[in-house]
Amino acid sequence: MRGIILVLGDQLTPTLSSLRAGDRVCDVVLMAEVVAEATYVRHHKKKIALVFAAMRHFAAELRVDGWRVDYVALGDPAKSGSLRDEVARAIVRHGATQIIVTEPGEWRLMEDMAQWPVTKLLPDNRFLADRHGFAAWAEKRKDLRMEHFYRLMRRKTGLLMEGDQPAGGKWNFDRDNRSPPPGALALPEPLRFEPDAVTCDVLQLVSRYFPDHFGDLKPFGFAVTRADAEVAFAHFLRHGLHDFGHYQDAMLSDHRFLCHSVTSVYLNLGLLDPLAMCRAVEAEWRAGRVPLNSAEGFIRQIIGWREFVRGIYWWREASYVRSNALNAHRPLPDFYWNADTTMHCVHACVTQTREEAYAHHIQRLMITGNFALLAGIDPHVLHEWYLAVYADAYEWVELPNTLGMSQFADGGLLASKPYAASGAYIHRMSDYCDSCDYDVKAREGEKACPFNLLYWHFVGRHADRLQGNSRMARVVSIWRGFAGERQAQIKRDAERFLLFLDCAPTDRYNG
Ligand code: FAD
Ligand code: DLZ
Ligand code: SF4
Repeated sequence: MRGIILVLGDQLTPTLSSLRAGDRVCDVVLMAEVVAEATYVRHHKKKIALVFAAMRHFAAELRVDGWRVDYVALGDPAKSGSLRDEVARAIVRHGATQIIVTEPGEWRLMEDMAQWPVTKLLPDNRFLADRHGFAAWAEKRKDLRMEHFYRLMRRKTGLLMEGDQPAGGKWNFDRDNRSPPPGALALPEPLRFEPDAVTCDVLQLVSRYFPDHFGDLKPFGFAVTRADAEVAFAHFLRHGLHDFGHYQDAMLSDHRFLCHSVTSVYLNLGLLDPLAMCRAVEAEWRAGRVPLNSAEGFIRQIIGWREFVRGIYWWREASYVRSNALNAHRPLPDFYWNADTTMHCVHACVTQTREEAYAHHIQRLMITGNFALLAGIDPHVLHEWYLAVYADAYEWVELPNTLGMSQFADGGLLASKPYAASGAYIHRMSDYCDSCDYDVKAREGEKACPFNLLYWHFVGRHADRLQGNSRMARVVSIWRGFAGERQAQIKRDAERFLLFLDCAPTDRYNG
């Protein structure tokens, strides 16, 4: 019996369950570059190039490893345009009787595959938590908190454990990880890799096929092989991990990456292994080369947040995408695409996103996400933006972060409170306000920082819902304590700004 093992663009792992289940002698590996996957949202050019270049290198490695690989390139004149049609064509080409595939990372494809003929879906073995096990755990709980799940994962993996106790006597060192941006500290830069001939071909292809997609294609410096991704991670261990914890929440105009690892792009493609990364981080701490708050902070992101959001995504099923608990319907302002805004923080993050297809967590959460939350932007439209513009974005990880963590659109299933903040937070954690036309200290008038104008307006418009949230009750009672005239003034100022936002292509607001 001949089988076709379909390996998707984010399944570039030699120990993938479908490859393990296959047979080098009788099965054929199918990989296909298809327009449908590049355009179901119009992905950033760098992201498409990253996926195609990594796919081509992985196909070559599989061949060296003895697999027969049928690779359909985007330039192939006979190509069909979608995964479903490529599979149908391949069945005929190879006289196959079965399709073997590891479960995809998006409901969209999972539902499509359910219609494919003779398809055997295998669980994705690249995660620590099985999605059905997560669902069973979640069903039993009154409230879902990442921290509880994280402790289970620490126990399961034995990472940073001393017997059955957490190393250092605490599970979580997050309080040590909120330092403002460093002053004179020398900050590392992530490694960049010179494109080889294979990647250069892909860059040409992407510029020809997707000229209108968002983002700068060049310079292109991502690793596109497992070996290079490991070099990039080793570089982070040596130069970034030490201060990762301290400056995790900081933002600087001239240091786009601070001490972040920039590894989500490789992890989500399958080029790096999450558990091996965490073991390497733990070893750095045990060798005394990095502090515990940094090692714990990093490990928590991977075995905690990354696994937790995936669990939520599959548990809540396809309908999760339609959540809109705060009833937000404003269109996405143009400046999310063209960076044409006088809010320097937003301008800096969108410009960086356009150039790098990367922003770190606090930029996504507290700048672009926070603005959208305060302004009441439609969470679905915002979700499509995040999915398109970041090189690490796949729905299983992007959607719960956007809808749940950033927009509170699931009503607090994932996050214990909305991540809403005024300009004061951005001022404390970044240097953006130093070069902004707005005054971060001003709460009213022409120069008032829009985050200040919108913050109290947000609290006011959702006061009834938020008063029951123990972490928001204090701000709600402050809002309720404002004199009626002050509340009215806040509403007038914010609504004028929002009206302007709705009418104008940019936020060039003149009070
Ligand atoms: P580091 O700061 O170095 O963290 C190490 C690793 O931890 C990351 O590589 C990542 O794999 C993992 N991690 C950290 N935080 C999270 C988190 N909240 N959820 C899942 N994994 C996490 N991450 C994605 O991988 N893809 C996305 O599409 C994505 N969309 C996001 C959208 C929004 C609105 C927000 C607020 C966050 C999003 N994140 C997403 C989470 C996080 O921002 C990125 O994982 C992180 O910025 C990647 O950069 P890094 O590799 O330098 O991370
Ligand atoms: C993201 C992406 C892109 C741009 N192109 C392809 C492709 O041409 N072929 C493919 O197999 N996969 C691609 N991918 C990754 C898929 O979109 C990804 O597997 C699903 O979104 C599930 O996570
Ligand atoms: Fe952003 Fe307000 Fe600071 Fe300007 S003043 S950078 S808009 S927080």
